[in-house]
Amino acid sequence: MILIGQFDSPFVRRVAVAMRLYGMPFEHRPWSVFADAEKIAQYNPLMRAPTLVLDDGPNGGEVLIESHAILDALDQMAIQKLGPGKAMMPASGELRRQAQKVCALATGMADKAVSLAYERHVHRRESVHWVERCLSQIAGVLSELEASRARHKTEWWFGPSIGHADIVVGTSLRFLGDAHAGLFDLSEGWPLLAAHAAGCESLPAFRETQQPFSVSAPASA
Ligand SMILES: N[C@@H](CCC(=O)N[C@@H](CS)C(=O)NCC(=O)O)C(=O)O
Repeated sequence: MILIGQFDSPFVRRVAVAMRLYGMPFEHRPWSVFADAEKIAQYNPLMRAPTLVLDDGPNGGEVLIESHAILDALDQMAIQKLGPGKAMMPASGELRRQAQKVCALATGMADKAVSLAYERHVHRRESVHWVERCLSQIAGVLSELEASRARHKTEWWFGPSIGHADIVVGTSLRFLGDAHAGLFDLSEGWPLLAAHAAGCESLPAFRETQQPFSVSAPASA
């Protein structure tokens, strides 16, 4: 499989970490959504990352987009390869609903952090209202995730093994810290999330999928 996108993206990284943990090899094309937009457009007209090109086979060459949809497909492959119950998302019921919500909160927070980065680095003039709104949304999600982590006493969020919720919280927190250094001090306000982030970053799958944050977009309107 071919994974398109850079590891400074929390969305690309969550897919890369999951593929490593599932033992699914992939060719990485670290294309920038701005500098390499035309190359990405050959696979994905949205020119967004992550974009995953499946291997040859019954669905050979099929292109998947959106990290949650990509991970849903990888979960199905993991179940086929490793057996039932091996996906990094609870199969059904309350735990699945809760895990999906944690994933939605974390990806939503990452969306806001990306939006804030574009506001600061891509747009010529920041909208104070938009910046304040993003900051308030990010702070709100951090507090809700902190409270959720406090309710779950297990080693990882939903049990003894790492899952997609853990991974995306980890990649989103890392992005937030890298893209907006100094804005949110996790150890000060959200200590359980700080510990969670450190636990994730200590794993080889996270260490092997790192890239310093950069915005290579041309400044425009
Ligand atoms: N909801 C998407 C978000 C992906 C996303 O925002 N990717 C950014 C890079 S971090 C991107 O492609 N930005 C360029 C654009 O949106 O045009 C997902 O989960 O895959």
